[in-house]
Amino acid sequence: MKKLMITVALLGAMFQAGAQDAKTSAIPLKYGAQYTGKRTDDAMNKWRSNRFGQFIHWGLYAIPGGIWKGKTYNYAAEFLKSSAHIPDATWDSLMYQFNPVKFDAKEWAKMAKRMGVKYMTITTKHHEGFCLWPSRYTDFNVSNTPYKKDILKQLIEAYNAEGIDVNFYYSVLDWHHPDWRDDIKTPEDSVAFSRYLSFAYNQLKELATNYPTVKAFWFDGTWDSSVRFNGKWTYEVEKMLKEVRPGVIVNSRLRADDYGKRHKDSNGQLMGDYESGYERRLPNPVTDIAVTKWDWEACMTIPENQWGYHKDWTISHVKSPLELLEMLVHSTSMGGNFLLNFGPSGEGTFRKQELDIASYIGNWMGKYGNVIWDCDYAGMQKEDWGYYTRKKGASQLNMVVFNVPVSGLLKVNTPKGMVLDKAAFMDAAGKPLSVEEIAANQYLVHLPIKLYTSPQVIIVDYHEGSSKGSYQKAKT
Ligand code: JFZ
Repeated sequence: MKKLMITVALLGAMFQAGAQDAKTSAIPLKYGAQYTGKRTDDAMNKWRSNRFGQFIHWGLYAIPGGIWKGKTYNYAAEFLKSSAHIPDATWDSLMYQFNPVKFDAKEWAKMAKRMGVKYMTITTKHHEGFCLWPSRYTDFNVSNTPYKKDILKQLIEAYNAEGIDVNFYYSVLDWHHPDWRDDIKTPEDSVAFSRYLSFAYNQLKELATNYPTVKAFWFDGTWDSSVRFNGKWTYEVEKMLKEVRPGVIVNSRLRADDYGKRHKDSNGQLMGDYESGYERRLPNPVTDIAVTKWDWEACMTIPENQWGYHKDWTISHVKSPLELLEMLVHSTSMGGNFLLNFGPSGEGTFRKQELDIASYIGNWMGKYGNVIWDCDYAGMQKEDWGYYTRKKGASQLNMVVFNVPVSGLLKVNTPKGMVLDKAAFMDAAGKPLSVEEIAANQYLVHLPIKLYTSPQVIIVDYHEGSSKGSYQKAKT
């Protein structure tokens, strides 16, 4: 019976998508979704218009960089403590080596600005439990390292000065705190874990209070049953953050409902303000088009699976700037944000490959950023040559072409009532490309045949109406 109710609720949710009415929910929930559809307030509109962000994973794991006692561990560098079975005390004493003498928040912010990101998400505390800010709730924080200074404060000041929003990643999972539990097996576990939840709640309140320009919280480490079956706590954290910092944005990864359902509640409604389950993968532009109905963000590593600094990047494929740029455009074309990860070294520097990627993407964004920022899903059928984006309210369509066919002919299938007028390369607006109407709602844009070595941006003007249909003359 319950299964049936869930199915009915899911179907209801599909048909209701976007409607501001949660009354159709079949299962009463205290800690489920707080609203349906997309948030449309200024803070959320800004988050959405940002589109491109820089993720930074930085913590004690940057010091060993994936290598322990001469042995290289291929698993994610930020998991080294676990993969190399390093005892707590040994790992925690890395804090006495944390002294990133080359760290320059202003340099980081300038690099991010040149890359074209509009926001940056920093790991305030990863699974290891080490805090990049002087938290009053634990000594395991930056003020007790040789470096001493508050990293978050410097980053916020520097990035905000460049006009870049700063968001906080926070791992609820904590390998350092004695009261953390994966699972609640005994009454003692339950007592300890409730102390842990108060600790995390206090830390989050501290972050929201002490860094007033924080725009969003990116929760992680919430998959264990201890958190999953504490929907009430996840609900209260979201509520508290929004009270302390009105407008603040919270990802879906924080939340669980009354029944331990995560991301989406038992009625199929997204919890939190955006979906954050796309990790090192992107939605399929043909089959996953439903993602355009809610806000979402994908996060991506440059190597296969390294978020924190790993000294050896030869152990997996390192994505090229063009692969990453294509992922950014792909995300925008499906109405999502793209968060590209960087893992600075223990000294506080970015490796050369990261700098090269940042400058390649930055050069492209410098010319074509307007087809990314403030752009969204264009409502067009996916074509093999690349991706469409559209700026809100504009009667122009952006085509970002990654695969030029040898024929030079780009097919455009338009929805009924959309008539293409003209097309031109964005950086040669005065030189129109020929647009040929070949059938009802089908056009070809003609490109000069040559070797293209970077993604081409074409701006198409259109109007709503019906075409005179010159192709019909050929009918017999
Ligand atoms: C988590 C962390 O464990 C990892 O170190 C990194 O911080 C990353 C951003 O987040 O890893 C995850 C979390 C969720 C999924 C996969 C890896 N997931 O939902 O598929």
